[in-house]
Amino acid sequence: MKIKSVELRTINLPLVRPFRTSFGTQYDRSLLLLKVTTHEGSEGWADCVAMVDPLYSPEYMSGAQDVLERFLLPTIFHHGEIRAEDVAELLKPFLGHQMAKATIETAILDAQLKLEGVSFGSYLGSNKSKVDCGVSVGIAPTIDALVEEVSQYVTDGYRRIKLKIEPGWDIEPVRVIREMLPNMPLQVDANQAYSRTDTELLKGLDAFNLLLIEQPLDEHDVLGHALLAASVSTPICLDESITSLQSARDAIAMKATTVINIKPGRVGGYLESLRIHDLCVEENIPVWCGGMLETGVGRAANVALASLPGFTLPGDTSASSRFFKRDITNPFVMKDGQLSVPTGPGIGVEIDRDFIEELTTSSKVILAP
Ligand code: OSB
Ligand code: MG
Repeated sequence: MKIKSVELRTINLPLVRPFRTSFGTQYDRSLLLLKVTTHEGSEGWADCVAMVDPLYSPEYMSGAQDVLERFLLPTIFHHGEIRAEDVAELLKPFLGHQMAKATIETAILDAQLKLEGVSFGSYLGSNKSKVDCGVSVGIAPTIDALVEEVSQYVTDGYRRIKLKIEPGWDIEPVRVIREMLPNMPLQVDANQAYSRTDTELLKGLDAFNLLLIEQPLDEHDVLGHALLAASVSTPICLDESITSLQSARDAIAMKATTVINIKPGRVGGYLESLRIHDLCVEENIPVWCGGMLETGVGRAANVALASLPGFTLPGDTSASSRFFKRDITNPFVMKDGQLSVPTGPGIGVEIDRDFIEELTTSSKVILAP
């Protein structure tokens, strides 16, 4: 395949309600969209999951755009004929920037699969047509507000609830929700908000039969997670710390994680995600698909990934309506707590170009030389 041009476009989508985590509050979702156009006549799309600010990870939206424009795209253009399977190796000299790398690899993969008439799901090795949906619930202003929000998600049909926690918002909200929903699969996510000295406090979560505690400590404190895992009975699940196949292998060997959250953006793309999935299957580590407030573009690919056999826990693969009143693709609508895996070629969703135009805050087309 030969790339003709790449469009980089930032859009801003309002959220249906603010989303608060231990690292900040989001009121809207600004994100970078990338479209590749090929000489063969196909188009490929991808979301860049980097947030506007480097609070969840070191990457951030305009930094991702900069590294793409300055280094990643010129390298890809210079290479000439390209396949998605070659992208990671080609971009390896540039350190880090997994989210930016994932964006270009995913868009190329979409264009490639569209040409071949193959869906993301069948390319990746999906073995089901529907995936179970979980929902990530932000830190609420009050316990009453949390109860109301969670009740709505239960009514919607979500099969697993994840509560965001931070110091001062942990035992009490978890206790209240567990009492309200004694049989609901329930887990928590701290986004690195605790430290090694919080072991006793985190042990307090063992009373609530949680599926897992996600990323309680600093992303670099893998040993700290291993020590914590030895002291609490609830499984520890790494998110931010897993940035590659190598880091997944190391964290498993250290017993720092017994469950893994795979986010394609965080690990450099769907191909690396597939390698981590295969490792986890081999190591008997359950995996689930994380989310980054993706639009329908990223959600489509995530739902396909989540339909692989090793994804045995419900992911943060919620319906479009969880975050957005209107999506930029045909919306993902949950039925009986599940989303259907798109079956069309590539990511298999239609882009609403008029709506994207309305949401656009900047756009730029780069022609391959
Ligand atoms: O840690 O999983 C996380 C959102 C943004 C950044 C990090 C995380 C999240 C979520 C929401 O928990 C996941 C989603 O539903 O998209
Ligand atoms: Mg997380």
